[in-house]
Amino acid sequence: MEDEKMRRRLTLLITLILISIIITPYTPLTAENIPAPMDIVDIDHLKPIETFSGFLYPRIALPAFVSPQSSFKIVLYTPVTGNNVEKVYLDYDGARYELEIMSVDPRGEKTVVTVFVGDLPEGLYDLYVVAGGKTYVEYNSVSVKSSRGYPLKILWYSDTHYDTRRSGIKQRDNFLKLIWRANFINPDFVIVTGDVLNTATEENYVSFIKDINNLLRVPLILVPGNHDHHYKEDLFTKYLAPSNISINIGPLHLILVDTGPNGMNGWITNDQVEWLRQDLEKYGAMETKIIASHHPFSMLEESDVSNPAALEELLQSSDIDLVLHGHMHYSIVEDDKKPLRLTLPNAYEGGQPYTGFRILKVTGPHKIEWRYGDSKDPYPMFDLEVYEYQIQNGSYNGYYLKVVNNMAVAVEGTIFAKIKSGNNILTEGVSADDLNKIEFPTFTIYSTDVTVNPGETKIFKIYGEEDNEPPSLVDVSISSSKGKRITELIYLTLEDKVSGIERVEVSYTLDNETWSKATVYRLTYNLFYTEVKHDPDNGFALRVTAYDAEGNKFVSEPLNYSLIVSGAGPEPTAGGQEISIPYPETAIVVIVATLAIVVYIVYRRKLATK
Ligand SMILES: [Ca+2]
Repeated sequence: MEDEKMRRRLTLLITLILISIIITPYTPLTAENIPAPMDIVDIDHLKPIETFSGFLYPRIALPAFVSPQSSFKIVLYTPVTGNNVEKVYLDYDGARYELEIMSVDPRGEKTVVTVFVGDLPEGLYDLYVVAGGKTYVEYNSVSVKSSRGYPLKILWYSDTHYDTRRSGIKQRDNFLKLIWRANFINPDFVIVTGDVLNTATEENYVSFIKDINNLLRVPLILVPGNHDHHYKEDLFTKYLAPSNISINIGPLHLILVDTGPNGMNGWITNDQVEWLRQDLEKYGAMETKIIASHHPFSMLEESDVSNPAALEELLQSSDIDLVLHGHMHYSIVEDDKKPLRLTLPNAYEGGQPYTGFRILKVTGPHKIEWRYGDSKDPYPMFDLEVYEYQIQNGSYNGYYLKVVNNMAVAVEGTIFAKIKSGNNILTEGVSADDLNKIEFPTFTIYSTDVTVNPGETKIFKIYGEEDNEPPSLVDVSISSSKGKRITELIYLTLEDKVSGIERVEVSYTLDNETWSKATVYRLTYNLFYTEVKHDPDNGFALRVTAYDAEGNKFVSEPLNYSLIVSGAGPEPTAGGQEISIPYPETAIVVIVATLAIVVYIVYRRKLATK
């Protein structure tokens, strides 16, 4: 009897469901009825630690890759932000878009906020959350793109060793060029396989965030290397991104593995291998899989805490398509192994067989192009020079780009100008009719894809007014480093209204007679660095010369520092002071050599007394 009742109820229920399906009209996608997508990152695997921004995800070095008319999840560190989330918005150089909050879900130390992205212009946005009356921001952390399908373009650098200390000033100069190259190549994202910063202090991390936010226009994904680890705490996660995490970017599943602080070999724990096993199961349906770590898996140390054999077994039985490594500062191609493994040289001078980068193109399920033309070697870094002279934050009137391609292959890139609104634009190197245009409240973005063939140098200009004015010197900041002689550390800030600063030259005099040229490093679009050494009882004077990208020249009056100079002085003579960089590596070599000598002397004495 009860059974009969149940059967009738069930039949009625099924009939009702069928009828409701048939009579339900087509409803457009809104925040209320959008299907729940697969989370972009595995939220359960995010380590709840106190971060600089209050965000656990997305981060400046692990952004959310979203499309208009979809939702994504933000994870906050609750002890800092609380769960009283009032407002979420995206910001693009002052253009602000509020996102609809669909839910706020407190989960212990994590607060998961689901938000809906409406019809937003494509771009890389800063994410703001207002919670408990306070505003939290994570820069460059939401990438909006209308299509996330194939082909995906990935720009891969390794071992950038960014540093803002005096000892690493060359690296920061080089880093700006890495950013210009990345902006032009315009990949879906840039990945750096570790040693991103050079044993950084918290100050260096803050400077790194500032530089990325001000200079880089494409999403950034980072894997920590041994130099990114800190003896005190996990500064990489605090400032940049979680590690031991995976992310979905369209059809691509990218797994980021932290192989630890061990400089020589790195390690992989059983817990990490178990996590990888679960991750590959959970995201088995993803069409293309790449795994990245700093230390090559073949180098990992076997120990109580490290189990590379278990990792190797898992790798070989997996459907991972490509493995990316750094650390070695030379190129290794293991295309006889399954899966294919590539190790990239460092991204500044001294890589082997040369300093290089790679452009990876994911063209279909399990299909990744990784070669440089017909060669298995990486793209030669310095054979592709990209110079972008004006900061592109929507408050200037010009975009001047120079691309020098000495590589064996053509390079495809994007010109991308954010020009202050209110002007008709003029162009060179590209036709104004060929430019795509996106209007924001205070600026307009003009962009188009271009190709620069082997052996070609191309100059592209997009500007709102003619540039007849030279750059100006905005600020000179000097601090002294005292030794036998005094070294003056000199930071120069310049500005140019339209085309941007092409180069800066500094000459100096110690005796009011001879002028010499100083070596100048470029740190950002408008910040330059140089050094002058002098005796403690003598002063010095400087003269700054700057050219904008249109060739307008600025020459400063002599800047007198306890040395009175009148007039501009004669042209500088050749030579002058080369900046000698006190590399930590040099110090280590000196210490080791000294120790060796001491040991040798002690040994000799012992022999003599015997
Ligand atoms: Ca100018």
